[in-house]
Amino acid sequence: MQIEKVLAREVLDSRGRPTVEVEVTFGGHTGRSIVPSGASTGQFEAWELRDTADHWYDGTSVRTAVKHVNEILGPAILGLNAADQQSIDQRLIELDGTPNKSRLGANAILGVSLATAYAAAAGQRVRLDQHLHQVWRDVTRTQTSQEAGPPSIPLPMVNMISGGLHAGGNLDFQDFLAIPVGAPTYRVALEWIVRIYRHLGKLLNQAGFEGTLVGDEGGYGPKVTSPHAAAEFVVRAIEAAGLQPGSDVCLGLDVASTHFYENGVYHLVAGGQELNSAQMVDLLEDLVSKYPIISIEDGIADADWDGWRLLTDRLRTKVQLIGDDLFVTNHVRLQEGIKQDVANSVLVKVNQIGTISETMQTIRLALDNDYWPVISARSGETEDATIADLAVATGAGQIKIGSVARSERLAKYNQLLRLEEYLGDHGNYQGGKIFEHRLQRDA
Ligand code: 2PG
Ligand code: MG
Repeated sequence: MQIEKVLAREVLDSRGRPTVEVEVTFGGHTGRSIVPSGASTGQFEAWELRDTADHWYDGTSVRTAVKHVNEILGPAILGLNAADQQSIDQRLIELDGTPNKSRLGANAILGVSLATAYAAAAGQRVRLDQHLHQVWRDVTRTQTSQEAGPPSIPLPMVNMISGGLHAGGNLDFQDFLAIPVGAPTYRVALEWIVRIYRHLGKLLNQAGFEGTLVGDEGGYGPKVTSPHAAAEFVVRAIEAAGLQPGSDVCLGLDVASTHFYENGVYHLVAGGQELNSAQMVDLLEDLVSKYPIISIEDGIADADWDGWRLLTDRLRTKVQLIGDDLFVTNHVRLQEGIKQDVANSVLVKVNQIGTISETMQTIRLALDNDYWPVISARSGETEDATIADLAVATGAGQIKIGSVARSERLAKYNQLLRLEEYLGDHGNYQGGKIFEHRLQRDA
């Protein structure tokens, strides 16, 4: 499986912004993949290379990243074994040589890393999830004495209402999500979610809010200003779908608070409040006491470690506390979080770190330290569904893709439906059982 050809081109993502697509070829097999892109990015993420001074696409072009694949990264991996993902990724990392991949661009490097996995799967005549599971076993063996668990279909957490940078700042918090913890299978979970989503649209319209237009990830973008009101709408939609909030379906938040934090103050513009870290934690605790919220992402900003400790002390037994901007899928930052005992979960986005191997290292580190990994899409996505296969291959347990509208989201939900069928036995779905014994909530 010696790589014969690597080719990159500029294509567009779900926001119509340029992104990198790469093809890796050998022996008549071609693997192809497209790189995603965030909007609410963390300052510690790997570097997304854009030609800001270029007139082409008003300074958002990725033509230099494409050139780096075609002229530097691609030629350097010709002849290497496509199935040896770890060696290839290592080579890509060395070629860049910077800690955050800023020389050649994480978007260039990730495109090659992902397309290599597709090519290796094609060359072995296996599905991507099967090949990635093999890579996962290799990474696990390299990193730990733990066993790699079996592949499994993840529990989805699904965006219902969008705010923050994804929906014009209507709401300060970025995502209000539904988590179908009581569904016995993924297929049932998805059916529940779609019904809840439809009911939510109707409820918003009836209340005079916008229940048709959607944000970057397909969630509704109503002009509701308070997080309480948004959570209330989701609870009512769950009930309208004939389901039980708190037992069938719980709520999650991605506060994405880094984006309204400055100099020690959380500026809730839509909510008309300025809060310090302790007050921010109070607000989140109040929401948890009123609504069946079991997961909060970036409740505190990436630079506010003291705030994170406070949040963790206060809510860790009741809520999954996910670090997204805080950890940026980075092994070193997660290790620091484990040491400082903050958060209990990590969001995993391939383009925050830039290679498949490093992404898997972070998932492994999380699992070995009882942190829940949640595989996540970006707000800028494409038809590329790799994260569905990655979540299944690593048995990570949870996935966050956005809402059940917009095809760049559905590409992943649909891939999970296929994998559930291919794997048989409901794809070893654990669903909400993963929270049992770890979260204590009042009845
Ligand atoms: C997040 C992601 C996905 P973005 O904050 O978790 O929802 O958003 O890709 O814009 O960083
Ligand atoms: Mg986030």
